Amino acid sequence: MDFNLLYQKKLEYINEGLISLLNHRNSHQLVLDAMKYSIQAGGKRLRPILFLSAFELVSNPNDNLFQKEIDAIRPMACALEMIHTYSLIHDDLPAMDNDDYRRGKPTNHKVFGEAIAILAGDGLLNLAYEVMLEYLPSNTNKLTGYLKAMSVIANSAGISGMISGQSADIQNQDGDNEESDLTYIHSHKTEALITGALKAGVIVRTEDHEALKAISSFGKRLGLAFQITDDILDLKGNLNQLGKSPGSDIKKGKLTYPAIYGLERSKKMASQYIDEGVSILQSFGKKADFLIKLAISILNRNN
Ligand code: GRG
Repeated sequence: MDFNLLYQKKLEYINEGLISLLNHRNSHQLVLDAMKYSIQAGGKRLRPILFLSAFELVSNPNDNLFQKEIDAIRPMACALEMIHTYSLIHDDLPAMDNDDYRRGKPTNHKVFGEAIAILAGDGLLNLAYEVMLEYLPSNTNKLTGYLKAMSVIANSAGISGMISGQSADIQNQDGDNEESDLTYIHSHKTEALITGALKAGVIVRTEDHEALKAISSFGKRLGLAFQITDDILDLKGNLNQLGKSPGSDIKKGKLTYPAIYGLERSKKMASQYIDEGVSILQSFGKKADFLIKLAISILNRNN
């Protein structure tokens, strides 16, 4: 199947999962509406798709039970999207980036006010762990892998990963542009959850060290290339395509790749990371086709 069609199919599968997980919650309507607003505003669903694709890499898609296995881990894929969406809601708050648009719509706090936006983020972060725990595998052989995957996700989203990246980003605004700070910020803020999603997709199925090593190295490169293209889009993109206001990094004095290395060198770095990532995946043979195409598509993304 054509890559774009396959990506769209996976995205719709995640969206269905998210809608059903958010429905029928016994919650206060206002905070639930705010959570649904940001989840349903769009988004590429990159992290859940990476998670499922990494799982496919170490599975046998021709097995009769394969779809059932995918269905069993869909809540974990959706949990990754909930964590990511919470981080965007909080990142957009006046106390952080103070942004007006996200995913082509007014940001959560613009619609619901700051207090409810904070709670909507908290609600999504908590719901991520609720749904993962609600769908624990009943087969005890699968339990260890599932819990290890949860641990990888918690680690990459928490103070060993994304939260520390955000903290460093805030500390560095309008500061001296140090290359080492840039590396720290982006490897934690963006790359950690991307690599976490990929690693979780592998470890939920197998503890194979080689596979885990390969997917981690791939994730590192994909995550950094993704961040470089994000920085470039912030310079060159427009609100319609991006779904958020461009130019905000410069306004806020943020450390970005183009600010440190210049545009051309940044583009080269992104493409080198993707080349390296693609060659790491070759060891998985044909099963890596989708992830390889996804990695290459990152270089040409416009949102
Ligand atoms: C608030 C703890 C906390 C963390 C926030 C995610 C994040 C950390 C900040 C967002 C700011 C930003 C532009 C980060 C760079 C890369 C990034 C994560 C972009 C947004 O992710 P996409 O492009 O968004 O996958 P969609 O909307 O497609 O899901």
